[in-house]
Amino acid sequence: MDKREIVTRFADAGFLVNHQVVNYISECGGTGVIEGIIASLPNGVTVVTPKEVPAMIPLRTDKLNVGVSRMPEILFGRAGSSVPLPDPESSYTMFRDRYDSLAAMMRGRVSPIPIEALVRTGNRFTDQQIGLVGMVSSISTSAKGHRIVEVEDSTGCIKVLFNRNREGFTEAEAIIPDEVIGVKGQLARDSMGKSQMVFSDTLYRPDIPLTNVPSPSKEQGKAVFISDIHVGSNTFLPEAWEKFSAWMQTREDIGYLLIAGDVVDGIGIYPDQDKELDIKTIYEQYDHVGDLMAALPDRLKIVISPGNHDAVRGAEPQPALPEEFRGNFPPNVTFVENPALVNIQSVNVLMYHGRSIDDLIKFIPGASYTKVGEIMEAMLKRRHLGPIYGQRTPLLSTDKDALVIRDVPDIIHTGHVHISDIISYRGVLGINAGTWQSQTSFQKQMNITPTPAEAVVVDLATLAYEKFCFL
Ligand code: D5M
Ligand code: FE
Ligand code: ZN
Repeated sequence: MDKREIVTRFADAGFLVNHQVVNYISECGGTGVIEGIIASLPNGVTVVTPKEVPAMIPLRTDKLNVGVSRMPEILFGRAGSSVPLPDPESSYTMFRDRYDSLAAMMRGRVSPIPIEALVRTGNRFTDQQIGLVGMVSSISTSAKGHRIVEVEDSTGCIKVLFNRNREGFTEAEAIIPDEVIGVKGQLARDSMGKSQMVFSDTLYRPDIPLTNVPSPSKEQGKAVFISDIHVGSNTFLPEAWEKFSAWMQTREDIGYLLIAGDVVDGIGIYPDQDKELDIKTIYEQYDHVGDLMAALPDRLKIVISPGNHDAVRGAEPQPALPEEFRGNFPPNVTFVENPALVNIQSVNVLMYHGRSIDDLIKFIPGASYTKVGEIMEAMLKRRHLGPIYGQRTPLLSTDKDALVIRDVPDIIHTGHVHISDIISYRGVLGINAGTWQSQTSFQKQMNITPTPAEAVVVDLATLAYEKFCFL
C-alpha cells in the first residue's frame, strides 16, 4: 500500500500518523488494518504511534516478559513411564542398573577390579594397592571403632575397613546401606589370616563433578517452588495460601510454579486421620486443590508431582496423579511422576517428594530434620535420591532405577519434612520447600517445628533465589 495513501486515510479520519506506523502498514497491511487500528484507538489520541498498534508492540525482553513462558518439558517421569517389573522378585534388574550406572561415574577415578578377582585364593593382588566399586550390603563397627563395610558387585563380595584414625573417616561413617561406593586401598588378609579384606585409603562417591557449573537460562523468567500443601487437613493454612495466591497475581515476572508432592492430606494415611480432616473425601480434596490452582494466574505453568499423602501407589517411583482426580484442575497444570526431571526454560529441575529423607536422617550420623540441606547434599554425592532398601521408603522394582540421579540437575527440589532449607552444592541449587500446614499433633509429639507458608522464587536467568513468607 502506498505511504501517501496511508497518511491520507488517517487524516480523513482526523488523525496524524507516525512514520514508523506508516512503514509498518505499507509493508504488511491492507486497508482493513488501518480501519482496525482506528477502531481500537483510545479516546483522546490524535497522533497514532507504534504504542497504539498492538501488533507493533515489541515482545518485551525485560524480566516482565514471562507471559510467554514455555511449557515445561518432562525429561524424565512423564505420566505413565514407570512400569513395575512383572515379577517383583526381579528387583535384581533394578539394583544391577543402579550399580552399573553409578559405577560408570567412578570408573575413571577408581579403576576398579572385579571383586571376584580380589577374593580368589592365591590372587595376584594381595598386599597391593587396588581399586573396587561395590554396593554396600552391610555396615558394622569394629571393637576399636573402625567401620567395616561389606560391598558387592556382580562377581562377589568383600569387606572394606575404614580406619577411624584416617582422614576422611567422617565420610566413611556416613556410608549407608545400598549406596554404591568406590574404594582405593590395600588388599590384605583379615586379622584371622583367612579371607581377603581391603584397608581403605580413599573413599569415592559418584558425586557431582568438581567442574560442574550452573547453567542458567538465557531467557528471562522466574519459577516458584513449594511443597506439601496438605489440602483437607484441619491444619492447612487457607489465609496464608490466599495471601500467596493474591501475591502471585501481582508477580507477572513469575512463569512457573512447581509443587513437590503432598498436595492433599489424603485419606487413611495415618491412624485416626479422619479426626484431623476438614475435607473428608479424596475427590473433594483434589477438587479444592484444583480450585486453588485455577485461582492462580493462568499464565503460570504449574507442575505437580505426588508425595506419600497423594492418591497414588506409595512405592517409588510414584505415578502421576490419575485422571479421575484431575477433573477440577485448570489446563495449565502438568502432572508428573515422583521423581521427575523437568526442563523449564533450559533449567533442569529434579523434583522428588523426599520420603527417603526420613531414612537418610536415621542412617547418617549428625543428620537432622533442621538441616535438610545436608540431606539433599547427601543425595547429590551418592547420585541417588533414596538408596536404602527396606526402610520407610517403599521402592518399586523397575528395570531402570528411577531414583538414580543420572544427569546433574541445575536445581533439586524436595519437600516432605515440612522444614525449608536451601543449599548450593557444586553448582547445584537444592531447595527443600516447607509446607502449607501448621504443626500437626504428630509433629508436636515428635518435636518437629515446621516452616509453613513459604515460597522460594528462583530467577531462571541467574539461579539467584529469594524466600517469601505468607504467614
Ligand atoms: O511427613 C511430614 C514429616 O513428618 C516427615 O518428616 C515424616 C514425618 N512423619 C509424618 N508421619 C509420620 C509417622 N507416622 N511416623 C514417622 N514420621 C512421620 P508427611 O509425609 O507430610 O506426613
Ligand atoms: Fe507432607
Ligand atoms: Zn510427605
